[in-house]
Amino acid sequence: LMGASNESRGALVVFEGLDRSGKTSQCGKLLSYLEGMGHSVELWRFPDRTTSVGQMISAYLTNKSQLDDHTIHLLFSANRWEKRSMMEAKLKAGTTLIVDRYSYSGVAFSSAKGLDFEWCKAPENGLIAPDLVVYLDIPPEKAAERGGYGGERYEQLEFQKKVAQHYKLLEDSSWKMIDASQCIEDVEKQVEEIVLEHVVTCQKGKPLSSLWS
Ligand code: T5A
Ligand code: NA
Repeated sequence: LMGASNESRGALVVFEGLDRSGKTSQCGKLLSYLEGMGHSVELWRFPDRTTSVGQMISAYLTNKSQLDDHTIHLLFSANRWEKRSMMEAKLKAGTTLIVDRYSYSGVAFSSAKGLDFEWCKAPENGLIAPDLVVYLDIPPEKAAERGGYGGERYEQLEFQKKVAQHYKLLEDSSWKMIDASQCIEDVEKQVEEIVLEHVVTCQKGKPLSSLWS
């Protein structure tokens, strides 16, 4: 895709998991940790609700608009594509990106609604592949107890159980499963260890690759 290179670069670290698994909490802690070690690092999230596509997604998630299931799926994907070139530029400039949800959310949530799994994967084809996917693994019942679901469209226990099943179909060698029912500090320690390893590998010039490799 982007050619073999031995150039030092930033790492693409993605967090995935059910709603309330603790992704946003852990992303924030990891950002402070890596900054504290002097790394160049940024925190991104999908959906990025600040763009015009992101505003359509946000309206849908908060039940202010209705959209066909295929349409919203493609909007989530477009929201990643509109950030792709910036993502590549940042990584090549040596900045590590911590990304709160990515293509795996896109496929797991839409296919859990009943859309064809391969159809869901197709528009993600060609996006940058993460160096590491931290999957915060938690029983759906336990996640539902946390801070109460806020009432967004997908925050329902039965649906989250289906999402969990579809996530597991996406697991590959870039994934690291972490038991997210542990306390915040224990999860944090495990995340730091595994992420540091990957940051160092990317600094040594691991080439970028693309989904779905
Ligand atoms: N979606 C997303 C798609 O359908 N397709 C896509 O392509 C994408 C990208 C919005 C929705 O969009 C869907 C998935 C989602 O349904 P969002 O904006 O990321 O996605 O969702 P949010 O509501 O912002 O966040 P989540 O619900 O996913 O929660 P987090 O980030 O996993 O959890 P967090 O850190 O906010 O923590 C939740 C609560 O638990 C506590 C926290 O303090 C907080 O109160 N907590 C813990 N408590 C005990 N022990 C721990 N270890 C804890 N960790 C956190
Ligand atoms: Na979140």
